[in-house]
Amino acid sequence: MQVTAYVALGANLGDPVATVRAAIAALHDIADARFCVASSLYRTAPVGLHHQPDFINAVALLEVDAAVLPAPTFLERLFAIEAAFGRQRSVKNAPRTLDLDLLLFGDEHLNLPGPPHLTLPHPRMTERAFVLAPLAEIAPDIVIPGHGLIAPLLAAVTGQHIERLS
Ligand code: PH2
Ligand code: MG
Ligand code: MG
Repeated sequence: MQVTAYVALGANLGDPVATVRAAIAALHDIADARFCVASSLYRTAPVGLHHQPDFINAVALLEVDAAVLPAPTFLERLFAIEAAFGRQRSVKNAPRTLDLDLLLFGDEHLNLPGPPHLTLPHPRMTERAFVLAPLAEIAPDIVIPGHGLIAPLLAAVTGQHIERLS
C-alpha cells in the first residue's frame, strides 16, 4: 500500500542551505520509499526559540510502501538521516544541524508515546508558516486531516517572517 508522506526539513547550524540540499538528496535513497518532489528552500525566523540563528526550511513529498515502512519505521529512517548529519539530541530545542519531522502519513491519525514518539498529523504544523508555505508550494490543494484546506491556515500565519530562496 502506497502512502503519501510529507517531511519537513529544518537546519540552523553550520551551512544550513548545503545541509538541507544534501538532506533532500538523502531522502532519495530511503529504501521502500519513492522521492517525488521537494519545495524551494525558505529562510525563516525562528519560531518559539530565542536568540537562535534563522532557519532554512523545506518540505518534501515521498510515496512510502506502508506495508514495509509503517509510519514509526519510516520515522526511524528519518532519525538515521538526522544522525548521519551529526544531529545531537542532548539538549531539547538546541540549534540543530538537521531536523526532519514527519508531518503527514496519508490520512493517519496517530499518537504513539514511543519510542519513537510520534503524533500525526504533526501537532504544531498548522501554526507554522515555515511548514505551511513550503507545503502549500508542493501541495496547494492539500486537506490536512482534522484541520481542512491549507489556504486559510496559511493565511492565518502571514505574520511569521519567511523568505523563499531563488
Ligand atoms: N523548528 C522548531 C522550532 N522553531 N523555527 C523555524 N523557523 N524553523 C524550524 O524548523 C523550527 C523553528 C522545532 O523543531
Ligand atoms: Mg524533529
Ligand atoms: Mg521540528
